[in-house]
Amino acid sequence: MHILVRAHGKLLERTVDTLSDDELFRGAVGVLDANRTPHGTKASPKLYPHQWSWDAAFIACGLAVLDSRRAKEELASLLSGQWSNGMIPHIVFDPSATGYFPGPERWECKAVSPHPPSTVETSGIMQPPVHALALAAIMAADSRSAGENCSRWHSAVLAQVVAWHRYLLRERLDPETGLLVLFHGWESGMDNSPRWDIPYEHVVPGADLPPYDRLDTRHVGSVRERPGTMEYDRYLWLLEEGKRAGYEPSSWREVGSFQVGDVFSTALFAAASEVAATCADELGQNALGTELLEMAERAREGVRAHIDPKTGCAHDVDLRTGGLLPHNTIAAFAPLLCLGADDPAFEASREIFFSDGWCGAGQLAFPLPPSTAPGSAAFEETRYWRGPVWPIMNWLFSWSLGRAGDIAGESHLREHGLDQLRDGTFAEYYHPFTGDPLGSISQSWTAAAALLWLGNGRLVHRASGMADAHGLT
Ligand code: 9WN
Repeated sequence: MHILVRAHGKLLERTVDTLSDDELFRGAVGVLDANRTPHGTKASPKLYPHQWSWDAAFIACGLAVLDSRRAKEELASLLSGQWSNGMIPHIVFDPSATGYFPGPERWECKAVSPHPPSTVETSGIMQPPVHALALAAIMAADSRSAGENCSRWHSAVLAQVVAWHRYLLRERLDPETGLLVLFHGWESGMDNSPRWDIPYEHVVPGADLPPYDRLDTRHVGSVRERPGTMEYDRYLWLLEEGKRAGYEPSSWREVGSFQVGDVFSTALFAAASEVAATCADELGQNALGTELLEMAERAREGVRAHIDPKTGCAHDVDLRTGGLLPHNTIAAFAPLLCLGADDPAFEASREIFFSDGWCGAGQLAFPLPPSTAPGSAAFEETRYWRGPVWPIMNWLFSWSLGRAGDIAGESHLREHGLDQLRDGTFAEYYHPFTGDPLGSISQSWTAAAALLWLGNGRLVHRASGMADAHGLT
């Protein structure tokens, strides 16, 4: 495939490998197999050798296309780390893996909180709540296969998802803004996004920040692809704050130097609650379905209250000052995740999403949304969440547009999202202008996105059917 890329101010033609759909499918399966461990699927081969919360949920969605039994193992393994207060932690550590910092000895969860499970080691914070999508994908895959009756498993996992959503409602939904409260940028999954630049200015690492060695920068092509040193000091400082608060949201609210209302996680909470309600209804648990729909509505109200009426884009909030945060990042499109297509805010933000400022920007290698608006002052081409294009975000928005009935938008993201992956690297993120792979190569959730798209953009496909079609059985 030939693509035009802008380099040093000139437009150049570049040839990239172009895998066919079949090759891409096989490549994605190969990545997930290579990253498989006895404890699930590591997020990437070296940079992230454990199970991350929202990665595992997306990976389970992708695995449901291929093998619903393995998808169940993936989700169950993550959920073995669920805390007794309902929180699903952002990392469930693989005891046999090395090479990631901060590990369990730095988080010290069991020493400071009564809630972590005794059987596995976890981190003390959360990530966005997308796990209901994995349950729905697995349930649909199971319903299409003629195999064993899995409804007991489905109900047990639904109970865990409900416990998680109740935790979010009870401990994390800020009564004033109606948004989910985060105490660490890592909780957003968009660690160093410009979304958090202003709140991070309040985070001043103390002289007693314990020393540490970064391991992440050893596993990427350039340190410019990762957050900087000052950012890492702040991340580690917030971890110390969390420990002092026993990772208890009510205590962390008293002392936290980073407290934000996250509109993107809140939109996902709304969407996932609706998806979970559908699962509950299918399992005949109508009271739970009603409860989940009420949660969805509460979360949607929080998002609605933070939509800029002129643009339809949504703002996060700095809860320490009450100030609205700028909406020049991909998170501004939260309305696309949780509103109906006939809602004026959906229409307005969709227009901006596909406009010249975003997917339609002339310099882009592929017409896909960069993590930060290319025209904004905060934009950096190669640095992590500050500019690069993240395939899993493309999949998430394609899923969400499809769910809202916007088939044109869904197909656009699917088609170009797949083209971006045809170099076969399955990178964590890509340079928006050159299309070069960045961050980790062979990232599991990128492979999952390919499987989901190649299953015609629907969450669920008959497990054996897809594998047969690609000669994998
Ligand atoms: C910190 C695993 C995770 C993703 C996040 C992404 C990155 C970790 C890191 O990797 O975060 O949690 O060390 O940079 O930002 O979204 O879940 O893929």
